[in-house]
Amino acid sequence: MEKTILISQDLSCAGQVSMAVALPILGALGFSPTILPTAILSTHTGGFGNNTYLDLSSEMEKIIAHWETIPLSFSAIYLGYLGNKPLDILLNNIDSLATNSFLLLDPVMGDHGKLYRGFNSNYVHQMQHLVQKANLITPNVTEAQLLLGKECTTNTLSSAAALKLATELNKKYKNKQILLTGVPKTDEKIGIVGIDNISQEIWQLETPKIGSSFFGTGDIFASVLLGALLRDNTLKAATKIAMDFISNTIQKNMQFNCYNSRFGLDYSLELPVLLKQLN
Ligand code: PXL
Repeated sequence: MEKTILISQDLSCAGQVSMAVALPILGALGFSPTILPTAILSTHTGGFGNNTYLDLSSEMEKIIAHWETIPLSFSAIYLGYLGNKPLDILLNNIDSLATNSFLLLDPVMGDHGKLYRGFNSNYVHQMQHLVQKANLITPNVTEAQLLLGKECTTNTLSSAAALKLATELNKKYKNKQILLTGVPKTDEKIGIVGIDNISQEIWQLETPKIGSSFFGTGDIFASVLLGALLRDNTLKAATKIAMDFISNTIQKNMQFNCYNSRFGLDYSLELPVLLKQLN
């Protein structure tokens, strides 16, 4: 049977982040996504001033109630940036939505040592509960530290320190695949640590850091990762595909000088390569 997916995250109207990248990428890969938008914002919350925010949690409850009356089930569910009330709604409904579904949770909460605007310790606490339900989590270093109740850092990490952080996550949140993403390494490199509870492997990958940091790269990464996993790649192979996709996209955006780090990346430049690789 065709694989089906549910994507639930916000729709930031301007810029290439969250639903605005996840839906087209996973749609282009052939998964006919079902979507459950959690909020509508004028922009993401990271540097455009006073973004608007329309919470959709009460609509989400009605949408889920309607879905319960129709034949709808998902091979995989991908959750990203949610918002305060939508996170609670998903916590209350995830068991019925995710019957036999693979749950990818990108616990989007912060970056560079800080929580995103609008989130507080209660959000972190609720996210810690939601993580228990996931099969695969993809926190960055800040999110990993928040999930572990540690102080957030912004410095570079050695491979040993990155491995320690991922291992602590693996101890606290059992029986999941873990990808610690966006690890700032020395020598202008970005690393990823993978702990695969299926293959029992632990590994690290690295790629050169190109340019500044772009909003939405985590969302593009998670979308491509899920696509590659659903095309039966191992966690490590899917991670490599997603990491290369980001790296080549950044290179092409910079080559054609068609980028603005706040508005995010034009992923379309690399999409034909990905489609060939996965379809
Ligand atoms: O890219 C992550 C993200 C998604 N959605 C919203 C955000 C952010 C990061 O700042 O603010 C609304």
